[in-house]
Amino acid sequence: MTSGKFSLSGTRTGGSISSVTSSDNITWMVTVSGVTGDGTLGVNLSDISGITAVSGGAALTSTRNADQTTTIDTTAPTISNVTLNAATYKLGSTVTATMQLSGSYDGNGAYTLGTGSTLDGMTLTGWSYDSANNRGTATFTVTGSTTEVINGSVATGIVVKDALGNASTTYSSGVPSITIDAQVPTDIALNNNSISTTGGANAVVGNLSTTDVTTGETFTYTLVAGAGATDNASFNISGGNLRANDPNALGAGTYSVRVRSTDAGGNTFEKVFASSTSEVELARFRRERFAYL
Ligand SMILES: [Ca+2]
Repeated sequence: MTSGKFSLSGTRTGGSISSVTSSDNITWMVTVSGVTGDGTLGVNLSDISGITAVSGGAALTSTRNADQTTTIDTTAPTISNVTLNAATYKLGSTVTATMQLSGSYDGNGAYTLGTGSTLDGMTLTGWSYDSANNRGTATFTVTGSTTEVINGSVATGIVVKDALGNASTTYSSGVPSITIDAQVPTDIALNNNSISTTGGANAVVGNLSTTDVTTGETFTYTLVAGAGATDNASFNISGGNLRANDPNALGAGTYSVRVRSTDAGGNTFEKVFASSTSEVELARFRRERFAYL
């Protein structure tokens, strides 16, 4: 048979019969090429003239129209934006990225995450597709080797494929205003360890600073409960300064406070500072011991 005996049906766009072949004159292979757009494609046997029955079979008496249709999908998903489930992450945090796709689900099966899709250089795993909202999520966990981002844009290299294998272009726009802090503070220092007991209310004992591999971040200091927090109630912290509430009330004796430093991503380190006031109106602070949490 020739291509003239067949025609195309369905809702797809374009396409033409490029060949009709058979090795036995019983079964015929019709090849359609050049199909574009989305929809369905069927092949009709629209001209039965000259077709005769093989031995034992019934002769065709009418044309055959779209006995079988196939789905045509040539439209790739488009990632319209990527958002994260939080603004700051610390060591051990799970980062969940949501890839919002434009338009609606095509109805042809669940979308998948392209192999090798990354966020902040980390491979995304745990893909889950929500067809109702035409979006997917995937995650990675912050480890000590994760590239740190301090209130900056997180790099993206993400591809989403539909069920028929059409792949989106790589989403590389990044995710702005995110902090991923993978390095935990390792020490706290107090730059001055003595105060005058006549210094007045909220006299500054000294300025606190933190040792942390992360660059470009700031720290928040608080007095916290725990071992060594015995005298926290007599002190306060303002900005980076450890202060005595009322130095006059500090009689001779030993005082101990427990200080926590929290970095930009929420990683913490705690250290105990202990002191003894002297009889010459000086409270002398010295590092007594420290504790990791
Ligand atoms: Ca840090």
